[in-house]
Amino acid sequence: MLTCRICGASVREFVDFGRQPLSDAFRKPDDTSEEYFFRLAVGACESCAMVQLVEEVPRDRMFHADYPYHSSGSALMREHFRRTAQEFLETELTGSDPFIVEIGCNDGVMLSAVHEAGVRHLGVEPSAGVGEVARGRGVEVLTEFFEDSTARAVRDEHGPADVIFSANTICHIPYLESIFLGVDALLKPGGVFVFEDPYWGDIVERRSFDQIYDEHFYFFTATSVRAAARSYGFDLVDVRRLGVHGGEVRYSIARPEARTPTAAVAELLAEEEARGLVTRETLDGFAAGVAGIRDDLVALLRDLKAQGRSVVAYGATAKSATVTNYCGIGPDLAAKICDSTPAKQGRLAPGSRIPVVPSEEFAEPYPDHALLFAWNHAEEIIAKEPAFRDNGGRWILYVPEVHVVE
Ligand code: DWN
Ligand code: SAH
Repeated sequence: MLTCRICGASVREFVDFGRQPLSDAFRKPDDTSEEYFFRLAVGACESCAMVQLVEEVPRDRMFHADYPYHSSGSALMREHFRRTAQEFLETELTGSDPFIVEIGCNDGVMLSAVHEAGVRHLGVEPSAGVGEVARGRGVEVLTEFFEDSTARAVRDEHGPADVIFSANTICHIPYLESIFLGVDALLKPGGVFVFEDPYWGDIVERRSFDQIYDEHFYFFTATSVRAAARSYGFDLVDVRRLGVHGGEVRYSIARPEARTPTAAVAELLAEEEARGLVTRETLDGFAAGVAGIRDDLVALLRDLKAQGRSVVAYGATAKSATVTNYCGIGPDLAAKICDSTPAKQGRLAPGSRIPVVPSEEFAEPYPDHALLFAWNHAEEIIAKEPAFRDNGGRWILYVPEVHVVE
């Protein structure tokens, strides 16, 4: 029986993507070592409603010195995190000598603005390479995994925090109890723990199955986050829906005696109940929808190939590992993936072995079609590549259904 990582009750599996590689393990072309695979499948807890992977990948295999994702690679995300920092500076960090800790600060995309404001901060970031980039921007970084023991060490050295923030990281951490124990040790009595992650409600609506890969262990809802927070002695006191990364929710967690939940919490809880986000019908419908997208996408790519049309992909996202390996898309159906991240260029995408090339090579020559793996950055990327369309090129998207942008 599968059991819930949060509450120990039984978990019902509803979608299985089969054997999958690590989504951010871009390989050197001459690397002959055996690639690591695991079974990527998702279930929902029948008691606390937490949606979760059924197999956990050891954390050091995913997050290490060569972790290739740099958060600052998108203008949209740079702006989003600059605003986030500004908001904290104006609301939560106004007392004397305030202190903010970020779990998973990556290249300092958020904390660099806090540093510039001269406010005390610390990023806890296990991936040494991206952490070094953050340090280069003046950000204080501790190269460790955040967990109970790390949080205590941080408190002993720096004192308690007014804010603990985390973006696109808490959903990466199976050991949530240790995170909450750490938050309890580190957070001031009236402080707030704020985190934002892809929202299960948006994943269901957009059928964005590519949000499911090794690093994304949990798929949160207000319902499941509140249940988890309460079981660890906290409460969910605010929620806010965000438009980034295909739809996220920012959750604010505090000690029950410290803050009163806003109306937004009750509203989102009621909406989730009405939508039935974890009912059998919804979950089985999601799985069926995903299989439909796979069939349609493969049929389109095969058809284009038969017509002699050229297809390349754009954005070597972690998400794309699930798309290519679940659908069986290799260099025969998408010749290369164009991406602006130096750490991914010259490498082969995990599993599919599609070569990753600098974005500049998109124009050498422009293909007939471009499969947009970074669909969450569609506006930014399509605006950046006007000549592709002017040359008759067409973008292919696959969520919420396979379509060619005319
Ligand atoms: O949760 C996570 C999110 C925050 O970031 C991590 N587990 C891993 C990563 O996921 P991802 O790789 O799916 O994230 P993105 O932001 O969708 O990746 C975009 C990719 O596209 C990057 O490799 C950069 C590239 N890109 C590009 O080549 N040109 C992006 C933009 C905006 C561009 O103009
Ligand atoms: N916050 C950034 C980075 C997201 S990528 C953004 O929103 O763009 C996820 C990050 O979480 C990686 O940089 C990874 O190294 C980090 N991470 C994974 N487990 C962690 C842990 N236990 N503590 C702190 N960071 C962690």
